[in-house]
Amino acid sequence: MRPLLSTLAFATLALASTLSHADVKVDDAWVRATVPQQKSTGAFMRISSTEPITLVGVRTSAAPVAEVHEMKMEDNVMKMRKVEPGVAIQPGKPLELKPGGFHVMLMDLPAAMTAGAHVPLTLVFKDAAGKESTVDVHAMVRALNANAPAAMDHGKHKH
Ligand SMILES: [Cu+2]
Repeated sequence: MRPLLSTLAFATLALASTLSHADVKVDDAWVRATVPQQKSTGAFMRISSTEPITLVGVRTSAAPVAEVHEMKMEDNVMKMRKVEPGVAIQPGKPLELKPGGFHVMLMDLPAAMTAGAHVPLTLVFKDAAGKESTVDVHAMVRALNANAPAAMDHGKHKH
């Protein structure tokens, strides 16, 4: 019986991390590495869903504060702000979280993010009925210069 029981336990855990109706897929999740003293960084990924859902938040053990942000040019200045109530995702139109656009902001970092490390992220979604669900992903920390000009440095932007 033992092997069967552990298989069942695993299946239950796997189910708990997926949405009940929408089938959500997260690809290529990564976090930009930080330098010493840097207190914030961005996490990026591509999220697709079979049903309309909204990304409303993020939780992680790697940072005390994690928010969904949008970066935009306003009066010729790159600004970013927390997106509320969240970012809508439509079926067939994956949401790209990437440098210069939507991203997950990890703030008040207790330690540097070093390339190669894994960061557990719990994405929080709401479906059309307002029901909340979560999806767990592991993001890989990539080097500071990965796919981003210096202007995207999260240590300098205003909140
Ligand atoms: Cu940000």
